Amino acid sequence: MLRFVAISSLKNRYFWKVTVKEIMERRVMHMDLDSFFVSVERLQNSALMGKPVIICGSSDRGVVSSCSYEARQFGVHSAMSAKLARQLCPQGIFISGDMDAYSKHSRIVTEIIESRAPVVEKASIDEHYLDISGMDKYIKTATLWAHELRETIMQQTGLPISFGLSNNKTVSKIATNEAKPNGEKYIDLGLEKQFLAPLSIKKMPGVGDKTYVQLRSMGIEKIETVQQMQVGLFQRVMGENGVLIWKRCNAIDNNPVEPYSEQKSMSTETTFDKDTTDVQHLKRMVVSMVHELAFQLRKQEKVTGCVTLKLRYSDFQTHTFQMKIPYTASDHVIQKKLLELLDKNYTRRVLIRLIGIKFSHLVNGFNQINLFDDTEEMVKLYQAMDKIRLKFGDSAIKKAGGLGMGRRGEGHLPPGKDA
Ligand code: DCP
Ligand code: MG
Repeated sequence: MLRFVAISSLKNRYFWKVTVKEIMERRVMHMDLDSFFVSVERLQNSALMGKPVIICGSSDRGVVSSCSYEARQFGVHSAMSAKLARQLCPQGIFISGDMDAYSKHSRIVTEIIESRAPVVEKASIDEHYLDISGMDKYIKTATLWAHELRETIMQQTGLPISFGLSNNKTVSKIATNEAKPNGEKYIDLGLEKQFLAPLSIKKMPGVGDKTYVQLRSMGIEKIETVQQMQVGLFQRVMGENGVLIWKRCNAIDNNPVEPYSEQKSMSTETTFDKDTTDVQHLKRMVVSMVHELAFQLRKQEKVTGCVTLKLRYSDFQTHTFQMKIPYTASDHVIQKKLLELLDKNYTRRVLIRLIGIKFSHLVNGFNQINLFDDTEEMVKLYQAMDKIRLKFGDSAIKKAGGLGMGRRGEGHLPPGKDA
């Protein structure tokens, strides 16, 4: 039995095609929906408008995933415990989430953007990067185009959204955050560093609580201070991560906008020693592969929005079956969908030589995103299993469904990037 795991990735070819000048003069737009989960709830119940609304999964688990700007005035923020949120904002309206609805609206927004923009990267459930370079030459000014797109999204979905526009992803993301809620911010070419300079270093993506404390202890509060430092000095103090932070502070970010089609996906497949028609065996194999791949997904802090089942018959004919699913990284949710695909499509009882699964439409996610379809016990179980796997390796732990799926004769490639 042979099993391969692959994580495909964008190659560097983007950089072969463009000049440095073109990179410097790109127009990269970042769009992010305002208090996304709350806004979807408000579409379904207009009485929530203007009120402090807090989405926090089922009450026993209690972590805030999204909160309205009215709730933020009381000091509530995402990732805070619901218990503390209740203390800070007793008049708040607490709602447990509905991931199906959020995924549906997330996809509607993506469709609108993809139908209009040339190059789109969906970065998380509610944010997109768009490369709209060259727009000025051919259509209208990039700023007007961006403004009209935002208006269209709001009109067609009823969801408030903000954006930032500059020559790179980092600056545009920060500009979006500065524009929120319900705003837009344009950074003219050449003014990127000037825009960043007065902002707190905490606003820089990649500067978490720990790094912030370290920077504060060095007397650094504003991005401007990093801009004035030598990169070598900053690297010596901060380590390798320092170079990345320094570059971002200096508005240097050449990362391309990566469309779905070129983005990472994850797959794994197993070739049987002996071709089989045993459905139970195939199902156990699916469970075992999901278990392995979902762990990789969580390790990368991603969620998947699309699963694919691959079947290769003994005559080498290969068929794939795809299904869009609510964004998740939970074994049991993904497993259910893939087993449905198997049940529906493996009806011919022809000998199977290879079975494979793939997760695509990967976006950055948060642990909280899974809270809506998991019980608290399930979340704790995943966390415990992942900890053991991280410490002792993936084979250290198996769920019952995958037991008996030994690695007899199996050639196993560790997850890695495709060449
Ligand atoms: N999310 C989550 N857990 C977190 C952060 C976010 O489940 N710790 C979910 C809920 C959010 C959605 O992801 O609605 C998008 O995250 P954002 O950071 O964009 O937060 P919001 O859209 O809620 O607010 P903002 O207006 O600041 O973008
Ligand atoms: Mg948002």
